[in-house]
Amino acid sequence: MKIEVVTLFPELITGVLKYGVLGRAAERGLVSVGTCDPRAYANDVHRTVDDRPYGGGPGMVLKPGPMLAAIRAAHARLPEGSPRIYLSAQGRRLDQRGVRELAALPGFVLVAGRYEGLDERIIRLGIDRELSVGDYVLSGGELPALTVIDAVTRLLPGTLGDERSSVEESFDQGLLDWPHYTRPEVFEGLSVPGVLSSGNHADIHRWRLGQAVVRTWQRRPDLLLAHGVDPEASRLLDEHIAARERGEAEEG
Ligand code: 4H3
Repeated sequence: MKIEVVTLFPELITGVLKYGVLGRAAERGLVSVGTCDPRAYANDVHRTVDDRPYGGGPGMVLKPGPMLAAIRAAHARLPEGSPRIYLSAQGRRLDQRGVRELAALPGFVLVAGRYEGLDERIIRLGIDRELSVGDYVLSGGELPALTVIDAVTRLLPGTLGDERSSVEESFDQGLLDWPHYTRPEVFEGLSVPGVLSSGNHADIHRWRLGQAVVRTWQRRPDLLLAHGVDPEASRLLDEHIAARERGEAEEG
């Protein structure tokens, strides 16, 4: 997977990529992340990349020339079929399905804006898709770009120590995660649920799936509607609802 990030602050990207799962994936050559600074393509002595907005108002807008040159240079380093993606609140909202689609590509360019954003002609001439990481506004596209890189990289084969860890995650089935526990068995009066120490893997799987589907139903019912529920999870949810109606349900 080859990724290029167009950014005025390349060190924001490279700094984060040294650590943890991302750092290891880069070291092992599973992903390569390059950066391209539009300032390198500015042609005046001040290396100007922004200018005042036509129509007036506060803030500055990124000029077409340097930004487009940087996007084209970054794109030229990537394999055929690598889209140019602009991170913005106007984009399609990213979800785990979108992450899987990106992980199947040979590569992509991520364009991080700053200030009031890009001159619209950069988007017309140099962007294939706009992508949003959520319905809120940030001061730059670098954190969304890193979010995309992190979510995609952990799906690449060989990235996670345990190959199952990304597939087995409940989110992959459209469910929120189940609760996790480690030692000690009792902490400040709170015990680890007994089933997790039972050694019965079928019971453990059922308990986790039940926790995941009940939590999703309680906290994010929209996910259940959008994704559907598999028959086993659906039965576990029905059992929980029936128990609740009998007054037997646990907290949560
Ligand atoms: C992405 C980018 C929110 C998101 C962003 C998101 C700064 C885009 C600048 C940058 C423009 C002005 N905010 N929700 N901000 O994914 O280039 O907004």
